Amino acid sequence: MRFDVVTLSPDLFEPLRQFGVIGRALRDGHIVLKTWNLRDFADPPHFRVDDRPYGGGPGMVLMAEPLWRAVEAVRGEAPAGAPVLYLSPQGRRLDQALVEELAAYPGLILVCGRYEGVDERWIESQADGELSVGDFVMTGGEIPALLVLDAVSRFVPGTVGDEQSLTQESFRGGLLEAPAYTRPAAWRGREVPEVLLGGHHEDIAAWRSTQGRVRTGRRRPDLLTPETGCDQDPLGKTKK
Ligand code: 4H3
Repeated sequence: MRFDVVTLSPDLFEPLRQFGVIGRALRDGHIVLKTWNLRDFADPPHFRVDDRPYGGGPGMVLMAEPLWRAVEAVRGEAPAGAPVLYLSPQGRRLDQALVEELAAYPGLILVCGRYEGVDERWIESQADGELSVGDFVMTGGEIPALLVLDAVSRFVPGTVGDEQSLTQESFRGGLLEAPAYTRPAAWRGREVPEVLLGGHHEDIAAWRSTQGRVRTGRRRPDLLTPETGCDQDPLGKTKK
């Protein structure tokens, strides 16, 4: 899968190549990342990318034309069918279902705004969608873009080593995961739940399933829907 990112700060994306699971996937070629510096698409001699908002108000707005040129250039290289997504608090809220939807595309073109945002006419003319990573405002779309890249890349074959971790993790099936433990079995007066030490796989699976539902009910009751196989009283007889 290929990611093209239009940004005023391409440097912010370079550290990805060095670290962790995503760094490895980039080095191994499972995912490809190309950043495009918006300033390269502005006009000399000043290479301005922003201007004051019509109607007044604080801050600056990214001009439509450099964005347009950048995306035209990206389209010449990005895979056919890759959507142009503008990161914005006004966009569709990202969740695990949307992450997996996005992972089905051959590529994503992520456009990062700055300052007060971008000229609305650019959004109308070139963006296929607006994407929000949560209900908060950031100074730029770069960190949201990094977040999308990370979450989506996990579903590209080869990125995450153990395929099981994709199917058993939190949110798969719409529920939170059971708590995890590792050695030692007793630590500062706290013990690992007995069932996990026994090696009885059916009991362990049942315990994890119950814990997942208990946790979801306590922490994220909003996730309990008919689709997740739970009604609004998931705890039933099971109290922790
Ligand atoms: C995305 C972008 C929050 C999100 C963002 C989010 C800066 C959008 C600028 C940039 C506009 C002003 N903040 N929740 N900020 O995904 O281009 O908002």
